[in-house]
Amino acid sequence: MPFELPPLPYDAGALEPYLTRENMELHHDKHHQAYVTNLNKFIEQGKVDGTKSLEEIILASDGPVFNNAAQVWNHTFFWNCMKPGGGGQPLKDLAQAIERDLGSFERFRQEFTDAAVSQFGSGWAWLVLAGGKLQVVKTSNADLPMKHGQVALLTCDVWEHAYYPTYKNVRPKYVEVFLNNLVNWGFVASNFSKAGK
Ligand code: MN3
Repeated sequence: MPFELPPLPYDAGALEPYLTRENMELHHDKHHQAYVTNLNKFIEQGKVDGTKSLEEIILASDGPVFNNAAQVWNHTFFWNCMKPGGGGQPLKDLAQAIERDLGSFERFRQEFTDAAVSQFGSGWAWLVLAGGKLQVVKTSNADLPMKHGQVALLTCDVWEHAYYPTYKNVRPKYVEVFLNNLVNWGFVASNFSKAGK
């Protein structure tokens, strides 16, 4: 069964001025679509069992199959990590867990920013649940927390295609705006509560 590109959970222009419509259309309609198309080609070619779930394929594969399957998952997750009018601070349980495990919300911001800005080349910055504790991690290319036994709660795509159309080479500004204006803390909190805390 072929995989399909899920629609963005908001209009492509809804995150303006923080991410332009052009930026979002390119990222979703071209890049995310390409990963879906590639994964479906591997299924057609018999290199992947198309009856498996995306998660099963990610956990069982490596090389090009893993790269494309993981990027399908990463992008769908990433779109949901943002919303128009996002940013601000997490509420209640999640805010307490951030204080407990990372020291303070400010410390979280600093760690997440450092991870996102210092990731050399393409990759992702994440807030994850690892062994029952919140942790900030970064991954290269398509790599993702589930491959390391961690549960993803929040991510920021730091591949150049994610921010170049809006921010050119200024990745730190993109990361700052992501945290200040885009993060969908409701989605992060729902991931946290689903993970059983
Ligand atoms: Mn991307």
